Amino acid sequence: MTHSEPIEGVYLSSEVNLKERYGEAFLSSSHVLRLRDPVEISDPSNIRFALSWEPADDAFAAYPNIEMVSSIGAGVDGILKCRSLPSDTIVTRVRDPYQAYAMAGFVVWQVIWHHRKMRQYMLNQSLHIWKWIESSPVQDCTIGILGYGFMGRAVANALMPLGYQVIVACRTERAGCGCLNLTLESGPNSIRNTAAKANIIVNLLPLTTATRFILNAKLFGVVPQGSVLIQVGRGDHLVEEDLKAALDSGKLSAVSLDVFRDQPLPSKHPFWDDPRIMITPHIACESSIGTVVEQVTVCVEAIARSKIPIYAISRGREY
Ligand code: OXD
Repeated sequence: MTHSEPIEGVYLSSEVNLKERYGEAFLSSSHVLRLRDPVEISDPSNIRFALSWEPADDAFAAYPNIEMVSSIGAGVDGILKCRSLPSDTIVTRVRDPYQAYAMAGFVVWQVIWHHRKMRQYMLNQSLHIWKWIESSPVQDCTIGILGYGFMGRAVANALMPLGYQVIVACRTERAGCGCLNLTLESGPNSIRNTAAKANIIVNLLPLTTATRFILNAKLFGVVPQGSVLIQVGRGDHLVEEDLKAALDSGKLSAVSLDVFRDQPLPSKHPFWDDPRIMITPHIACESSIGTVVEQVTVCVEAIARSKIPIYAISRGREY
């Protein structure tokens, strides 16, 4: 592969029309890559790259020479679960600072919504009731963030200046920033220890074999009575039946769900009518087209030089 010959790539998604979304941008700004839809490809053995989001299970089977697959988002779980993905294919993800800021904004809004009892104020407005509702002082409200990756850091950095106590569960030991209101919990019990102290729990973990169904009855059992869950990770982090039980017992007082096991959430799903649950349709944040094109191009240039791209994930770690 040389720079004069573009690398041949394919769009692989069962959910998003990737050509419609990214086609123009790749055409006008990336000369190292030529991307096509599967129907436009006459010789699949020429394909060395895939741009992907939620590919079908057999999506990679037709392309024996794919060296790298790039996710259009921060998550790669939808690609890694694909059974036709060869075990040695490089997988990359996007690290978009503006996506992280958008996630931070979404979580800050949700935290304030729950902490300052906004739902009750909305109800009161509909009844023309003028009433002050008590909420704890900001410094007494602890936000537990599960996950200290790109998104987790952006969220912690946005919450700290607002005065919240922030505890973050990280897999590996990290040096703190010296900030008064940030505590880092690391090690095998970090998720449990963080949840046990949090009035509001924010799930930002990557979905991996180890974290699948991590939001379960055991974890809800240790949270302070009446805690709130903000679920912006992946639907498969959550055991839905355990969530219902935790809400019924009062362990959790409210939940915000942006991601679901089945998306779109089926219209008959009981979550829709539960007033304790706020539902948004996976809109917390998304990567920008410009960043996807820029970072994918960097990755393609790296594999053209037989280098590992900086946006590559660890297949062993699953993120
Ligand atoms: C992502 C997402 O992974 O939007 O980027 O869920």
